[in-house]
Amino acid sequence: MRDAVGEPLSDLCVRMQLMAATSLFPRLATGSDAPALRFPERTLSYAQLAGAAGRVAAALSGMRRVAMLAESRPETAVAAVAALEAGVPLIPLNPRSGEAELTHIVDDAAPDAVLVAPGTELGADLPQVIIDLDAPAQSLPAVDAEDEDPALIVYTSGTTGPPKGAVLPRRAIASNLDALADAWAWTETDVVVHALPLFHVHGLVVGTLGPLRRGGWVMHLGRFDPAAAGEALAGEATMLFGVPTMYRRLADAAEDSPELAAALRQARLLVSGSAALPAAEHERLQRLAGRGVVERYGMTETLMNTAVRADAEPAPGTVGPPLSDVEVRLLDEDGAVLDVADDETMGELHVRGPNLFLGYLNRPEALNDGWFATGDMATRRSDGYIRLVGRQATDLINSGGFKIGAGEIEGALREHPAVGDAAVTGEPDDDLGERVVAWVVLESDATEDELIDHVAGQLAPHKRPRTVRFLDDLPRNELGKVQKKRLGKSSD
Ligand code: MCA
Ligand code: AMP
Repeated sequence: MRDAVGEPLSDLCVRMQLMAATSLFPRLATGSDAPALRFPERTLSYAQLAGAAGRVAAALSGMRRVAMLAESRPETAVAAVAALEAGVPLIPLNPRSGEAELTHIVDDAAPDAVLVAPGTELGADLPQVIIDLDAPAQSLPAVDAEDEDPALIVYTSGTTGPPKGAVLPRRAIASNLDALADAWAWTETDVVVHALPLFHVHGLVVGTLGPLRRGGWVMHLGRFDPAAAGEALAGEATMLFGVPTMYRRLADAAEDSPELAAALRQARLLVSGSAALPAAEHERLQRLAGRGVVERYGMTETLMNTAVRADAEPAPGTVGPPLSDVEVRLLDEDGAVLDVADDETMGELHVRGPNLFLGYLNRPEALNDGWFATGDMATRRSDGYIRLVGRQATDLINSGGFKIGAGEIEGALREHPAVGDAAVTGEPDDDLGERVVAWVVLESDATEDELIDHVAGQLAPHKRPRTVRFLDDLPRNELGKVQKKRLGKSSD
């Protein structure tokens, strides 16, 4: 028997596929005592994960869709597995969401309930399903869901307006994780370590569902710490997934720690994504650890599109070729397809494949003949490698791998009684890649810290401005549009 990418499947996989053909996680059905999840507070074997998820899945019976408070805890992984096995679409929520964000998502998605770990609660009036890992185990129900059924609804920031819920079908998750397995020779022998938040695709789908689909395990550090990542890689972990800010912090720490440098060297694969890893950081890691980092490129709406393969030379500055079942094309500003592969001609990257979402919840925006316009500008090499050169919309700020819409922060600032007018830009930041900067016209007294705390209270704290600059007026053009270029950063 061969899998979707033509590789022979191991005997274990064959057995698992025959036992539970429609589960996204074949190893759950084996009752194995092998580890599935390790968080600082708890380790769960596949048998324990199946038992805990079975209990939650039973509680979800008959529900249309549910939300999950996605803390970096084992209960979040259990809740995600339970919902996927039960065939109930799941909306992961940032546990630090501000009131405005939470209200928007709850109103837009109208979940029947929210899944929470004991001792946590959501500031919204919804029935709660408590994930109690100590409650008696229950068998998982047979999966009753089709490939095209919605599995996850992940909210993503746009440049204007509130976040939109990208509806990802089971087919996208399965095919994308299998395409990544092909690119990275990722098997059940791999142990992935990371400390990514579990309310985005990177940490939840690639970093948690990925290892579980392979039948290996995931070690989640709870919060990012270079020394803890190093210890994991010196021990059982074989792959590290992180955003560039984490690799930058790892390189900083490795400058003074030969142990950490050695641990990075012995990893089977170091993977960076969610933002560009600068060539200088690639070189620093190469110098310190004597090995490269591979980049992959994805979006909430598309999951992963491209990846440097594990068996290829490191390729700093590129995000690799398209995954095995993903098509890409570049379009010029008139919408014409650019038939070039010269690593120079820039176009907007469009993607098509089984990795794509179904659409946005409650928003009828159709794909164009199956193609999705990413908004990312790119070039293509003759060997198919893609180089990202920026985004079309510079009002989307990429800070630490989090995408933050300027409009959302401007709206929150304007709600402060002392703020007369506000504009938000991104500025280069050594640690975060980009930093949120607010430009504010005051009507009455307010301090920088007060405004930062105000935004951190309205929205998730990672969206707070890191700097506030006070002005007498915002520069505007004759149509009244703020000229952000004149504030120190170009914008369209
Ligand atoms: C600070 N904090 C505050 C305030 N100031 N809380 C309330 N009010 C304030 N005024 C708190 C924060 O909540 C947090 O608490 C702590 O201070 C530090 O926050 P922050 O400064 O934001 O953290 P950081 O150190 O700057 O974080 C760096 C990071 C983070 C760890 C690299 O940016 C990160 O996790 N990035 C990953 C993003 C990601 O996964 N992106 C994937 C999405 P506490 O310390 O208690 O937490 S993109 C995606 O999925 C696509 C598909 C893709 O391609 O991957
Ligand atoms: P999100 O909107 O959170 O799904 O983030 C998707 C965006 O992250 C993409 O459109 C890219 O702009 C950016 N991104 C993801 N991976 C990379 C990468 N390896 N290099 C540069 N940008 C990336």
